[in-house]
Parts: sequence; C-alpha cells; structure tokens
Amino acid sequence: MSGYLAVLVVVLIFIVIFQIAKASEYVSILKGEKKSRQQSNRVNGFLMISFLVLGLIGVYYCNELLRGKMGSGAASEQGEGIDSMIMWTLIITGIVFVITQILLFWFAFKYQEKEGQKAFYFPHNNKLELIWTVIPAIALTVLVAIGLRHWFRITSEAPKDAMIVEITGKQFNWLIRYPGKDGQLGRKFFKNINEATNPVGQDWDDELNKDDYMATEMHLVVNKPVKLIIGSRDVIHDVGLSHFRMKMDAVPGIPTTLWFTPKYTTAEMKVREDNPDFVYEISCDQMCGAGHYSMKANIVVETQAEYDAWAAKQKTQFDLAHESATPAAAATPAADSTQKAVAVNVVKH
Ligand SMILES: [Cu+2]
Repeated sequence: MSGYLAVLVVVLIFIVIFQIAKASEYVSILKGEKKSRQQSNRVNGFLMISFLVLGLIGVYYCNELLRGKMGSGAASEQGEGIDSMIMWTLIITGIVFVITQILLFWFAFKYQEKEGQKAFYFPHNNKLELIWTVIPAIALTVLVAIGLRHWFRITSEAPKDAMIVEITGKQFNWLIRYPGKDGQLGRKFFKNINEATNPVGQDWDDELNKDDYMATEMHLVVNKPVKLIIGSRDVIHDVGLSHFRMKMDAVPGIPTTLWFTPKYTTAEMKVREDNPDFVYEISCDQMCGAGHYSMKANIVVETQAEYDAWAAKQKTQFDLAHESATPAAAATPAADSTQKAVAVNVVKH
C-alpha cells in the first residue's frame, strides 16, 4: 500500500514541476526571451556564489565536527609514516581543491551574460597547457613515490628478529596460528582441513607442525616486529588493522605478507585513547558474504614477559587434534601417496 502511495507522490511531484515549467515558459514569452534569459542568468550566478560559500562552510564544519575523533594516532611505527603520508596528501589536494572550487564558482558568477559584455575567444595557450599538465604530474609522481616507499617497506622482507604469525580468513572468522618454539610454521594442505581438529589443514607428518598452536586472539609483543602470513580458506577476505594503519588482502591459494612493529601495549592504548574498554581489532575489510560484519578478532599487545607467560599456556594443535579425535578421525592425512606428493609442494613459510 505504502509502495503505491510513494509512486503516486512521485508522479504528482513530476506533474507539479511540469506545470511550473510550463507557466514560466508563458511568462518568458510575455516578458520577451532575452530579458528572461538574463534574469535567469543572474539567478544562476547568485546560486553559484551561494553554493560556493555554503559548500566551503560545510567543508570547514565537517572538519571541526570530526576534529579529535580520529583516535590517538597510529599504534605502529610504520603506521606513523602512513599517517603523515595521508596528511601531506590531504594538504596538497586540499589546497588545489579550495583554489579550483573558488575559481569555478566565482567565474560562473563574474562572467555571466551581461549587456555589452562580449565573450573573449581563447582557443589555446601552450604555456598554460604546459603549466597545468607538468605541475600536477610532478605532484602526483611525488605522492605515488612516497606511497610506494611505504608499501615496499611493509611488504618487504621482515627484520630477522620478527615474530611470525599466520592468519587465515574463513567465512566468518579468523584462524590464527603460531609457529611455536622452533619459530617455523609447519606445512599445510587444504585437503587435511577438518573443522573440529585441523582448521587450517596442518600436515601432521611435518615435524615443524608438532609445536604449532592456534589461538582465537592474536597476541603480539610491544616494540617487536611481527610478520603476518595471510591466507584464506574460501573467498577473498582482508586483514584490516586500523589502529596499526595496515591492511592486506587474504587470497585463497596465494599467501600474502605484511610486517609492522606495534608501539603501544593494549594497556597503554587504554590510557592513550582514554577508553578502559579499548581493544585492538582485526576486521575483515573485504565484503565476503552474509556474515562479513561479524568477522572480527582481537589483538592483545603486551610485554615480552606477558607474552611468554601466555605462550607457555598454549596447547599445540597437534595435541588437541589427537586427544579430541576418535581413533578413526585421528588417523591423519596423507594416507594415499598422491595426497602426500601434493602436500610436499605446498609452499612452506
Ligand atoms: Cu571476510
């Protein structure tokens, strides 16, 4: 019923607009075409100036409204560089925005049709063309170069002392795996995946897998670089780490990496953000299905001692899989030779 009503209202509005347009057409015939065109030019010129003034007030007002609401700044060393890059991009594009918008609307007002004013024929000017091609080209090249420097930094080889954490997206949560004492993640193969006992498909024949453990929360050590090895079990997800100013796609079949150094522990961030409930969050930044909105996980950044105490309490996935499974289910993978052969080819990190 309300649907029909909405259609009726739209139709009526169109009829009203049509009638007004028709009426003003008759008025202009009565007044004379030229006079009415000049009048409408004046109105449009005035509207352009009001739009400019209101628009710039709006831009200023939005900035004031959001001032101080962007959090306490980046929580990683690399993120600080990204924040300053965004600031410089905003300054440069902001100046250009304000100048070009003022010129656009001011010219529309100033050079409106007037009695005795003739349009100046100005088809081409090489000098001007050169200026407005070369200057933006240089500015954009500099901005892109700075962006690439940051990109290469976070995607390059991580420092030797970096801790390694694997994070795998699936509809609709994150699977986090730690390499354990040996510092190396064991091999995995998608056919080994068992939702209850082996969520990432670890190959139990690989000795490196024996000490790997999984966690629902990511624990990181403050001021220690961390290299994330990112993957997906189904569709494309994206590891979004807004507090650290990082994000990276999680692509099925193609591991991606990213490294950064957290600067503040969760406890320190609670003070910095003035929020006793603060938690570092991993969000999925790629629309991945109906449960996308709920695809979140937490990160705890802590001191080395706190981290060591937590890590010592973790049970390896190997032990969990073998104690929880019934003998039949526990008979782990690679029973047939083809599967084993493929498993060997899986990239080892
Ligand atoms: Cu997702």
